[in-house]
Amino acid sequence: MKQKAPEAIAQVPHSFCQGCAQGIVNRLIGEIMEEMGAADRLVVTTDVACGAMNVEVWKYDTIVGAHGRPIPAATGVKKVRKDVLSVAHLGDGAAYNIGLAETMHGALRDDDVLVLVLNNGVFAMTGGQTSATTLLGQRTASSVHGRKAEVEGRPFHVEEVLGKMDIAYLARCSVDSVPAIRTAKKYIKKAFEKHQRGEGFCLVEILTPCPTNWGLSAVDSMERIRREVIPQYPLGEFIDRGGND
Ligand SMILES: Cc1ncc(C[n+]2csc(CCOP(=O)(O)OP(=O)(O)O)c2C)c(N)n1
Ligand code: SF4
Ligand SMILES: [Mg+2]
Repeated sequence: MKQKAPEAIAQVPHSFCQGCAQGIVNRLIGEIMEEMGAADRLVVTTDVACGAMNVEVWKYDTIVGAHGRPIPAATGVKKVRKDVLSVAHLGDGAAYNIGLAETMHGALRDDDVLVLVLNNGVFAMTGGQTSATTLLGQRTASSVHGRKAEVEGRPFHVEEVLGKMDIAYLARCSVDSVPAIRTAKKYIKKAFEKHQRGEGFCLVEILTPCPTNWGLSAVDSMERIRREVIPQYPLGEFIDRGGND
């Protein structure tokens, strides 16, 4: 049965590549907003990377932050408008490369913001260069023989860095299959509910494919997430402060 798309996602032509998962994440956010009756209270601050193309489809109030700075921008939104839900929506490059200091300080202050990191393991928007989460051995536009720890450094794991901090929520999910998408929705919704209650810094990392820069088909990209990415980036909830859901 074909389900109706969330009202807040405009059914218009968009600029995403075939097989991109930005649309899956949009669908989950849209469904959650409808379930919470909160679509008109959502402000999304996205990054200048691939996520910025969402301005064509999101009917939410939207800000495009400077590269790597959606987290402090979204925190500022929440500080002056307590009545809204304020989401920072950004990629792995934004959250863990150029914006790592902002991610760290947001977590150290336990800022009242919900962070969604779409981790596709590359700088997709700029042509698929190595990012913080590119796997060792993975070929990218800037590591053509495969990432080497001694050249590009080791991959970044958010749970190793934020996993012992006093923050409200930290989880990683994936969109590689229907069961995975259901779990992703559960984690993202829990983070939204915590954010609505003002519990503090919430970060959900979502493993997403980038068929274009991975040089794979849409189907093979999902298979790669299962075969190569998840074994290195385990799924689950790392912090659930208070444990209330
Ligand atoms: C200050 C600054 N540095 C670099 C860039 C170029 N730039 C734009 S997006 C991007 C990386 C995007 O990677 P990621 O955050 O992982 O998002 P994705 O495109 O993969 O979704 C870079 C380096 C920029 N726009 N501004
Ligand atoms: S380059 Fe990758 S992340 Fe960007 S729209 Fe295309 S598939 Fe999606
Ligand atoms: Mg990326």
